[in-house]
Amino acid sequence: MKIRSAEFILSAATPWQFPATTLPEIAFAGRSNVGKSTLINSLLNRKKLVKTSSIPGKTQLINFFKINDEFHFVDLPGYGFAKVPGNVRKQWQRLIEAYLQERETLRNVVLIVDSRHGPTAQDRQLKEWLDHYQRPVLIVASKVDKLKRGQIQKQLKKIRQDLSLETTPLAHSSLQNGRPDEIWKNLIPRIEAEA
Ligand SMILES: Nc1nc2c(ncn2[C@@H]2O[C@H](COP(=O)(O)OP(=O)(O)OP(=O)(O)O)[C@@H](O)[C@H]2O)c(=O)[nH]1
Ligand SMILES: [Mg+2]
Repeated sequence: MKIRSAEFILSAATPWQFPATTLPEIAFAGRSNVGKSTLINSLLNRKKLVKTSSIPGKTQLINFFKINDEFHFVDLPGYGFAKVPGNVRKQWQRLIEAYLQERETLRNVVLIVDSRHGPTAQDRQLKEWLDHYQRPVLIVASKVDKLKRGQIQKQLKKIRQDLSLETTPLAHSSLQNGRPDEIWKNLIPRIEAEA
């Protein structure tokens, strides 16, 4: 995918702030600190379009980006961060669920799972929930650079089993040079599909 332009549109704290539904959307979900914002930057070959942080809980709002004036990338707030107060967590959950359930232009959810730990209970819950609402999901295993070579396949298999996937998840590392072509290969048909 040739990226001609990538711009931040807005951050939404409530569903009525979501931008008008015109362009197809790809959303990125996963637990806090798993590497969602970093993956968006590497797919777009931009270093700092999306803010990333070693401190979990960086992305607290739903952030919308417009790519090539053709589609949106949507960075969802991470879940499972223990230090967030319960009422804030509930509010995030409501916001994410409202987006995932109601967004008409949503074409695909990229669910990112940490390759070292495998899916958490919340990852499994989200996957089941997305299946229930018949939302297409692409599973990406992040941070594979943190695994020894021989462990990668084993961990991918574990993720496949834990989430009952029909295919092996895609492995990703933001430290590798070049663009994550395999992920693009899966996303492009979703973006180009008729609504
Ligand atoms: N080694 C390694 N570190 C990574 C990788 N991807 C992300 N990180 C690091 O993990 C930390 C969290 O990355 P983010 O992209 O901010 O994570 P996030 O999922 O957006 O987190 P929240 O916004 O809190 O939900 C940062 O310090 C990144 O540099 C990777 O593939 N390999
Ligand atoms: Mg983030």
